[in-house]
Amino acid sequence: MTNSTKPFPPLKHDLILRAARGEKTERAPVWVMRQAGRYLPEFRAERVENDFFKICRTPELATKVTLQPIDRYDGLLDAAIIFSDILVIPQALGMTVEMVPGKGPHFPNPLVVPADIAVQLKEKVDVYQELPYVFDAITMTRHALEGRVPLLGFVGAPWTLMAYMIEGGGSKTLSKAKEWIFKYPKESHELLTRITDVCVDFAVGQVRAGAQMLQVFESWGGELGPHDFELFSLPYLAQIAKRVKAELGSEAVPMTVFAKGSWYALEQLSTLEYDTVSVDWTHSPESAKAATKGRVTLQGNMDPNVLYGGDEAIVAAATRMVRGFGSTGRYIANLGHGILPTVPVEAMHLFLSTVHRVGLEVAAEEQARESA
Ligand code: 1CP
Repeated sequence: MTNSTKPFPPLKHDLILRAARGEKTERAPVWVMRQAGRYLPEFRAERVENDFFKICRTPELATKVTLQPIDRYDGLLDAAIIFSDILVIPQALGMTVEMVPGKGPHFPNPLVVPADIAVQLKEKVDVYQELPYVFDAITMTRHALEGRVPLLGFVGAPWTLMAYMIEGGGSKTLSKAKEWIFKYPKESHELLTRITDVCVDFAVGQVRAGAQMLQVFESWGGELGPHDFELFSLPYLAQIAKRVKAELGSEAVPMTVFAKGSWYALEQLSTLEYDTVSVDWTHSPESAKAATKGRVTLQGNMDPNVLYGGDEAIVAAATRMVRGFGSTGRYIANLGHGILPTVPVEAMHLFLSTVHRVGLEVAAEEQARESA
C-alpha cells in the first residue's frame, strides 16, 4: 500500500497538460500508446518472471514497468501511462479474464445471452473494493516519477468493453457483440449503462489516486457504422467525460477520447467535453483540423507500422505529421494506435527524437512568422 496522504512531488514538466488545455507550447509533446510493454526487452524480461495480471495487481511491479520507457527514452517522452489494462473493468464486474501468452485476453465464460448479465455481473461495483491495486499503482508511480512527466490514467470505453465481454477475447468480425446490438438493443443499452457507471467511478478514482490526465479507449469504435456508433458508443463516451468532470469539479484533469476507426464521428467527438481527441492514421492533419475547428487538441496519428519502414520512412512520416498538425499549437504527437510488439527499440527512439526536432523547428518558424 502506498501512502496517499503524502504530498506528490512537484511536477517539473507539464507540456502535455498545457497542450491538452489548448495553450501554445514550445514544441508538440509526445507519448506513445502502449509505450510500456511488449516491444521493450526489459518488459519481456519482467513477463518471464510474472503473469500479466500479476504485474497489474502488484503496485511495485506496475510502477517499475510504467517507468521503463520513461527511463529508456529519458527526456524524450512527455507523459507516462499507468501500466494496467482496459479489461480490469470486466474483472471488477465479476468476469474472469486471463492473458494467454502470444494470444491476448481470454474470457473463459463470455456473455452469451442477455440473461447472463444477471447471472455473471455484479449489480453494484465498488471500484475501491475491486480495483484498489490500480489506485495504489497510480499513487506509487506518481511518487516514483518525481514530477518528471505527468501520469496518465485510462479506461476502456463501454462499447469496446462490451465487445470483449461478449466475444470472449479479440475478434476479427465482432459478430457476437454485433448480434447483441441488433437483436437485443434494449439489453445492450442496459449493459453499456452498467459498464459506463463503472468507467466513471474508475476514472474518478484514478484522478483521486494521482492520475493527471485520462484517456478513454474506444478501440473498436470503427467496427460500428456511423448510425450504430451514434447509438451504442457516442452517448456513453459523452456521459463519461461529463460525469467524470462534474464529479471531480475543480480537481478535474484533461481528458482524451480515442475512437479508433470512427473517422466519420470526429466532428461529433470534438463537441463532447473531452479536451483532446486522439485520431488514427486514416485522417490527414488537414482533414482532422477541418473537422474539429480548433475546439479540441488533436493527438496522433502516425501509422504504427511506419516504425517497421526503416529510418528514412520514420523521419519522413514523423516530419509530415508534426508539420501537418503542428501549426495550431493544439497538438500532442503520438501514433495512430498502439506500438506493435516486434518494433525495434531504436525505431521508437528515432520517432521520438524526430518529433522533438521537428516540433522545435515548427515552433521557431511559427514564432518568427508571428513576430514578423
Ligand atoms: O503502455 C501502455 O500503453 C500502458 C498499458 C496498456 C494499455 C493502455 C496495456 C498493457 N493495455 C492497454 C489498453 C488496452 N488493452 C487496449 C486499448 C488500446 C488499444 O486499442 O491498443 C486494448 C484493446 C486492450 C486489450 C488487450 N490487452 C489486448 C488486445 C487484444 C486484441 O483484441 O487483439 C492485448 C494483447 C492485451 C494485453 C496487454 N495489455 C498491455 C500489454 C503490455 C499487453 C500484452 C500482454 C502480455 O504481456 O502478454
